[in-house]
Amino acid sequence: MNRLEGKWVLITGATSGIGKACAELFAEYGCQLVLTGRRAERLTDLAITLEEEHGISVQTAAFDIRDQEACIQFVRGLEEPIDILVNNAGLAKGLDSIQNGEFEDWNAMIDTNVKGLLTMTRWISPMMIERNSGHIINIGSTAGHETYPGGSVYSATKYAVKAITEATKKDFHGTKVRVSMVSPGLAETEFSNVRFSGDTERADSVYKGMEPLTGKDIAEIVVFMANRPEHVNILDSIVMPVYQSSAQMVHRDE
Ligand code: NDP
Ligand code: 8X3
Repeated sequence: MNRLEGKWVLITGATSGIGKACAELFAEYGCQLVLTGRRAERLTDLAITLEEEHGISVQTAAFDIRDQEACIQFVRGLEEPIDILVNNAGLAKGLDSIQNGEFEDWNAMIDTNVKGLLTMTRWISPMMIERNSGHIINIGSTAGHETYPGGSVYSATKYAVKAITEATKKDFHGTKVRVSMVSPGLAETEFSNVRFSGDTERADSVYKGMEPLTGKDIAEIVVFMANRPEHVNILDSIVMPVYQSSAQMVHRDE
C-alpha cells in the first residue's frame, strides 16, 4: 500500500549515498521532494532526472548545513509544508585516536551530524506540530549504539543522534508527529572516501571481502518507516550486512 503519494519529503544530504537513494525511492512512491546538499550541480541533475522519470515536483537548495543562518533562510523560503524530514546529511572525518585527533575533523562531524540535524529539526518541526502531522526520520548509525577505536567523535555524534531522536519523541508526546531513526552498519557510499579524504584504496578496503549495505538498502527501511499507518511509530532500526555482527566483527571471504 502506498500511503506516501503526494507527500512533501525533505531530504538533507541528497547528493550521494543514502540520501540520494532515499530521494529515488520516495520519488517512486510519487512524493514531491525538497533536496539539499552542498553540491548544487548534483542536486540539479538529480531533480531533472526524478521529475522526468516520475512526473513529480523536485525543489533543490544548495547550502552548508553547518551554516545555521543558511538553514533558517532555507526553511523560511519553503513553499510547501514538509510532511517528512529525513535528517541524513552527515559524515565521518578520520579514524584517529582521541589523543591524535584533529580539531577540524571534530568540528566538521559535530557541526554537521549534531548541530545540522538539530537546526533542521528546530525549524521544521514547529510546522509539523501546528498541523499535528509529520514525520522526522534521523539517520543514526551502529556507531550510535557501540563504539570502536578511532571512532570516539563520530560515535559521540551518532550517540547524540540517538539521544536527540528519543528526546524528540518525548517532546512531541501527545501529538501525531512521528519520530524515527535508522542505524546502519557498513554501507558502501561516498562515506569512506570522505572519511579518508579521497584515499580510495583505504576506502575500498573497508568493504573488502564482504557485501556491504547499499544506499538503497537503507532507503528501503526509511520508506518502510514512513509508509506505516499514521498511528505506528518505529523508533529505531539497526541494520547491518549479514557479514557484520558488530562494529569490528566483520567476516571477510578470502
Ligand atoms: P555520503 O558521503 O555518500 O553522503 C553524505 C551526504 O551528506 C552528501 O549528500 C553530502 O552532500 C551531505 N553533507 C555532508 N556534509 C554536509 C554539509 N556540511 N552540508 C550539507 N550537506 C552535507 O555518505 P552516506 O550516504 O553514507 O551518509 C549519509 C548518512 O548516513 C550520514 O549521516 C552518515 O553518518 C550515515 N551513515 C552512513 C553509514 C555508511 O557506512 N555509509 C553507516 C551509518 C550511518 P554534499 O557533500 O554535497 O554537501
Ligand atoms: C558508519 C558506520 O562503522 O563506519 O556510521 O562507523 S561505521
